[in-house]
Amino acid sequence: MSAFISRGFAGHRRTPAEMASRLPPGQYAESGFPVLTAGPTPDVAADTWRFRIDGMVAQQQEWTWEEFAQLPFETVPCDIHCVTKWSKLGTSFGGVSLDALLPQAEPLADYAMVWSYGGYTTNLPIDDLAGGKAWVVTEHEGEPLPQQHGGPARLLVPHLYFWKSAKWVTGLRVMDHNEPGFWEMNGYHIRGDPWKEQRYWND
Ligand SMILES: Nc1nc2c(c(=O)[nH]1)N[C@H]1C(S)=C(S)[C@@H](COP(=O)(O)O)O[C@H]1N2
Ligand SMILES: [Mo]
Repeated sequence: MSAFISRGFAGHRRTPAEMASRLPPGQYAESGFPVLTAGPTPDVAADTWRFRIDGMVAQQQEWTWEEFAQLPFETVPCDIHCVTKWSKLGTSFGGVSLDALLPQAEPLADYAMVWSYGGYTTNLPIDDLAGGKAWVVTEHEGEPLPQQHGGPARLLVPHLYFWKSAKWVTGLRVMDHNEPGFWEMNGYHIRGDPWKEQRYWND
């Protein structure tokens, strides 16, 4: 086996070309993990944390931390892209897929408003939450999710700009229309696909 192949096989080292191909337009690779929070950081204890799915659903659902811990846990290797232009390549989170949560509630409409402790909101079509694209995560790189990054639990939607990944997440309301959340009311794009550079209202 050549050195080139064995290095690729090890899977840990990536060539500059591979990394560059994973950077959406206008982004740069950041090796740290910046903290971006509008307003104060909520203090949410795991034993009072709840996650609820309500609105236009057949069965409203709510999970406690203990109940959540019984659900199938996945490790999610991913790249994340902030609209302020940093991307973090090759990181990972751990948590529960929305595919394990949404079917229990049986959504009856196509949009969702996600909300957080502290009042932050962000909107997504159900299509961007289902199908192995979104998780409620409680770990980052194998450790409990730090509070400043949304611990005890945050949404993770790595295929959209990172403002959609609501920190301190506590619920999701299913709605029959697409309504802007916090940043979407303040100039950010309604969907936020980094590969289409959907940063602001007119993009
Ligand atoms: N509840 C809440 N979630 C939030 C935010 C916030 O201010 N409050 N900021 C968003 C934005 S703009 C970004 S870029 C990411 C930043 O996550 P980080 O601080 O873990 O890097 O969280 C998103 N989720
Ligand atoms: Mo952001």
